[in-house]
Amino acid sequence: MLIRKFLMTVAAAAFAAGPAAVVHAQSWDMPTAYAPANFHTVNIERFAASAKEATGGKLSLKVHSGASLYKMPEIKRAVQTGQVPIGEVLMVTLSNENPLYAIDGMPFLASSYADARKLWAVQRPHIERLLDAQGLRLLFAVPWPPQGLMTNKEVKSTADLAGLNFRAYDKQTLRLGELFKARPVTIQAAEVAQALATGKINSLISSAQSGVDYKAWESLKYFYDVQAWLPKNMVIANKAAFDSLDGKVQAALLAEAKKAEEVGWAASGEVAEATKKTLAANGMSVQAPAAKLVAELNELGRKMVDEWLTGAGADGKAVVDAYRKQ
Ligand code: PCA
Repeated sequence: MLIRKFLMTVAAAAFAAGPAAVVHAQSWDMPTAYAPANFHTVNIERFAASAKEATGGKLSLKVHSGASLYKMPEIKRAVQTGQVPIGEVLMVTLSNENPLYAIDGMPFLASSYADARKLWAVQRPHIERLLDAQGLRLLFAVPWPPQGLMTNKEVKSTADLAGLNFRAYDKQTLRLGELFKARPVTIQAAEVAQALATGKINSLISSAQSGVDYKAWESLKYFYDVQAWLPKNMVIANKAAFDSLDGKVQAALLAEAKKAEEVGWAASGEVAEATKKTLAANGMSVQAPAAKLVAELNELGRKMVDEWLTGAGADGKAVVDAYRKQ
């Protein structure tokens, strides 16, 4: 609490000082929610280091990973209200604000990196517009590796998921859990390892990278490589804080953000493979899903996309149409 108050004061003073006064070096606190060794965090640390270098030390970003400063669901608001100038958020968790945030959480709509890129190209201008209207600026977005199904028992069809305690991370995975007839419960990434250890959950859908972060092998036996979707993390800045930066610093930060997006997408693809091997090396059975399971999951995916389209209005339909036309 104390540290937050202090940060708010520092941030408020920096914004209030206005452009003329901001010749001094600025240090921005940057909350993120994922583990220090997670590739998103590594990419963000690299972004911070290169931003400092590119701005000649005029802007330093101090990364607070692992939800140590703010919990993931609090980060967007903290940036929006200027409590911190910058932070990282899991985009699909904002679907209660606007369905367009959730399109990369739709099962099997875009489940390869190539398709995820196409989807992001059509989704991006909408996300930028939504954030801009709230005084926020999108800096970059990077996908998690394809989402796989992790369970404590063998799963050959969705019927095998009925009754499992299924961990959800957003409205969409909660819905999927309902469709599985499982018992879905929302748990933040920072708390999943404990929920697994205490037996509160015994199944989840996430990336192999997160499986490694959670040490999933300590309680779960199977990783089914269903490659259902690639949800993105985005890095956002408070517009007033950004505008208070010197023009050259702004340009350097945007250039580094662009690089971080490219490097992050490549890193995601690399860890997708590497982390599956880590799961297997620690004793999990990493498998391709059975044909029946794939067919049933695709069917549920179509159902969820239809439900999403119903709530997503003309903008949502335009994004899906533009994506499918590519
Ligand atoms: N990991 C995050 C979201 C998607 C992913 O792969 C999580 O488990 O919360």
